[in-house]
Amino acid sequence: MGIIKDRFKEKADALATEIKSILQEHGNKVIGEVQLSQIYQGMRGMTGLVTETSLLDAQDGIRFRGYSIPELKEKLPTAEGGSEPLPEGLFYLMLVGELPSNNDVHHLTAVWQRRSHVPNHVFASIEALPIVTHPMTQFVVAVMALQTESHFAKSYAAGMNKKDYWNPVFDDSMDLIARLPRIAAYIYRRKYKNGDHIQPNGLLDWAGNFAHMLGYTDENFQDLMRLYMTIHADHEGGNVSAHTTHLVGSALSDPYLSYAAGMNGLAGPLHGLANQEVIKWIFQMREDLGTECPSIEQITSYVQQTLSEGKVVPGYGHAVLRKTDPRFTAQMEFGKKCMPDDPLVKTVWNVYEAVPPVLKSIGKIKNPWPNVDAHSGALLVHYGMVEYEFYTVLFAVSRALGVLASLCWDRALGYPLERPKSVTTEQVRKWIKGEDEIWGE
Ligand code: AMX
Repeated sequence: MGIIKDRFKEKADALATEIKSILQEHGNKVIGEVQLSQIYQGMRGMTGLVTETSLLDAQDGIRFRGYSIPELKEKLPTAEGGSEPLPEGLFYLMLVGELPSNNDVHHLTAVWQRRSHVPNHVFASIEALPIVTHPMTQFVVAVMALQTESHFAKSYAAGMNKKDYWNPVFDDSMDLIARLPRIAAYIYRRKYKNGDHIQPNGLLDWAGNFAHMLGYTDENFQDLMRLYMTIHADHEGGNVSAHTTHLVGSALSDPYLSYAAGMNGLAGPLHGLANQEVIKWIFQMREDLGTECPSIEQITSYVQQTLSEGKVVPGYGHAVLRKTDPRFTAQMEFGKKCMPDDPLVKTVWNVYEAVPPVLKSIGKIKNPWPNVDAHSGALLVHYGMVEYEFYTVLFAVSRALGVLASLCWDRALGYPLERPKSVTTEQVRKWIKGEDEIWGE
């Protein structure tokens, strides 16, 4: 671990110095104005955060340290016999800011293998929950139980110089990422496979081993997990899971507490839970229409019915993106390569034809195009993973890579407690009449 930690620290020190001089010289430059509507409407378009790991462009989609998903597929190391990028490589890129060599990636695989032991009380905490408990609830409970292992919490309690915060945050982040696949697989096997658990395979990479512990032996499924873990990892800093992890971390809550908080946000249906909602909606549509592969016309009228019932069409729309999500496209390409004739996957593609024109016709929806969640479930069902309530846990394991890499940067750059100003509508009324000012503290 020493090598990656040292490289990270070197980069972080250099950036901290640069940020200091940027702020000295340009700290009072105005970067935008805030309209009243923005503070009532989810702060859309308001720049208020710095996140180094990735940047989202409304038209082009996500870039991780400047690299698009097609570029990552080309440039990141793959597993032997596999063709999808190894998520270890993406994590290295987000953390260190440079493309990794094959050796860097193998090193990270070995480090995470070594750190992957999950203490028994974590499994006992999961077992204490009723089997019907949603997998995301079981997952967050397990992460909270694992917080006993936090180096940061122990070091802080013992008294630590603030210059050293980054160090145990880095160690906690590595430990947590290393342990999450085991926890997630345990929950899956407990809930859906009669508690028939599968021991880790120390010869496999992080995502390949995850696929193995879930119980899927098909090599293409392993490759799907590598792709899945890579493309779901990060989506710049303002989304609910990333922003929450960053916010809670700013109180010096350790990485276990911060990540668990973020994952409670991922468990919302407008965010990560949308992946289960998509498949649930498609299964229901097939049942209601009495056909395995509904036509585009049938889907169009079903979408209209969903909207008329005051529901959202899951998997479509985005707070920032204004085009088809490149994460959707990457999954579509995987589907075309590995399962072009699968009826459910074909239905996802037909939904892609049918939904945008309907959403566009409503007028108010800013982005009628599919997001990442519109496709993922159908690929999983193809390999037999039909238990859609589990899908958000897969998203959560992947999201750890981005939000924890960012948390390392937050502490290494010494970012302070996050505390924006809020107002009351009473104050807004007075401000409109010119009787009060709205200023930050
Ligand atoms: N179906 C129906 N209505 C939609 C819609 C959809 N897919 N997407 C947006 N709208 C509606 C909004 O609910 C809003 O309605 P309102 O004015 O009556 O409140 C209106 O269109 C304007 O919304 P917007 O500015 O286009 O989007 P937003 O930034 O407020 O919300 C999002 C973004 C993702 C929450 C929304 O598009 C949505 O609910 N999509 C479906 C759920 C989903 O797929 N979520 C996953 C997102 C990706 C992720 O985080 N994993």
